[in-house]
Amino acid sequence: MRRVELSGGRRLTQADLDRSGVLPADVISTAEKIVDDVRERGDAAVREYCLRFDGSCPEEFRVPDEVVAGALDLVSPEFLAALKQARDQIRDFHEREREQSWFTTRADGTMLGVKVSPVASAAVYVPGGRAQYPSTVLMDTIPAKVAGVERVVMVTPPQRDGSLSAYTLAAAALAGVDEVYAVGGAQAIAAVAYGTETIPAVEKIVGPGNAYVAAAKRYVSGDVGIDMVAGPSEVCVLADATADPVVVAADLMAQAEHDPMASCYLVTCDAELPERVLVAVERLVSQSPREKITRTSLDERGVIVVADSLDAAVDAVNVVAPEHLELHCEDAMALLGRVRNAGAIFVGAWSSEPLGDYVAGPNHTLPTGGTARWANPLGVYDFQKRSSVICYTPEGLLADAPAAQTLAQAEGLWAHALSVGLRRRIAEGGTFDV
Ligand code: HSO
Ligand code: ZN
Repeated sequence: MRRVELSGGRRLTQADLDRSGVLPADVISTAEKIVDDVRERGDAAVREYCLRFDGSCPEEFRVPDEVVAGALDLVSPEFLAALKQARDQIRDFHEREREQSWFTTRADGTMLGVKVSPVASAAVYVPGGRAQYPSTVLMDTIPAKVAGVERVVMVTPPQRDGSLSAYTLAAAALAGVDEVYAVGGAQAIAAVAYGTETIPAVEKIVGPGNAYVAAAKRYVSGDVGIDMVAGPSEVCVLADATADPVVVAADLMAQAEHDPMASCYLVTCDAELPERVLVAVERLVSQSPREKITRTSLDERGVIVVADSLDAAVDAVNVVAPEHLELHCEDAMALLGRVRNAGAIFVGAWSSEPLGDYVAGPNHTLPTGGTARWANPLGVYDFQKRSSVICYTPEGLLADAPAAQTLAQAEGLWAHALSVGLRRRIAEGGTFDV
């Protein structure tokens, strides 16, 4: 892990972090070509890319509903019970996020408000291939269903033999996915953005994927809604001398094992802690079946920030704006108010980030790459739209018409003034001739 010392008022900068290389130019151009091709040639193009990238292509992209439901019988009772616990806790949390329509009435009877409606359809992209992420199926589908989305389709790449993992399908069945398609990559994003002969177009696409998927989502956004352009996973651990170095090591490794490009940050004011954490990593990592990925991530993208005050350390965290932040400090809750930028904040030593990945309830699809400076976790609100509602009474019209006419005249918009002026005359009991 690279070491950055902050002393004498030096602040962490984006240049210290080196977040480059996440979406290389050749990946962007390949993904955009695939999208254009699928948009033009539909299923035939999807089929070609599936064969090229996944090594197999199912006869039909749609997975029959009986196969999806049947997966519930293929998984162990322990897995099913864990999945149900996760589903229920994720749903309870997200129920609280649902926005309601609201209306207000002025003294003159004019009614103003916001009507909230769900998007009609959504696609949930779930990474597949080597990794299996049934937890992501729950995290991305449940908020859509809580919002009231009628048609939730899931797209995910098939395994080498063309089938989908029973874990992923069981999660789809439990979460209430309406249709499953065994197709992944940029071609899947293009298919659900524009529709093909057998895959429906949707209004909104959500969920994480590899760099090709991220580039394709960015390319189709505007024609269709997207949640975010997701980058590799990140964790930032803010730890003081009270932190257990072995626990901190495990938490860094829990993020590093996702991806060689995952980024782990350790921020501390304790000059001794980093060495003790690195010793613990060294002891633990050789036991991991994902040793190589973990090591690559920590060696190539890991950063240790040593600050000379808690203020400087918290400032560094806000500059990192990590996807996940863990506060391993004495009186961690007292620090919460000073954290502005983080996708999810895990407060105190008991709050393991993987609990949030699976069961705590908040969403694990989170802003990455510093986008937590302005972006939000995936939520029910991503699947809800707001429409403003305006309903005037004659009294309200008479109260507002003069100001509207004055502004319309200033803007040189004659018919705007007319539209208001005619109603004003009618409300005053007058008539007009055309
Ligand atoms: N930490 C990942 C989510 C995940 N972890 C899924 C395990 N399964 C990105 O937030
Ligand atoms: Zn994770």
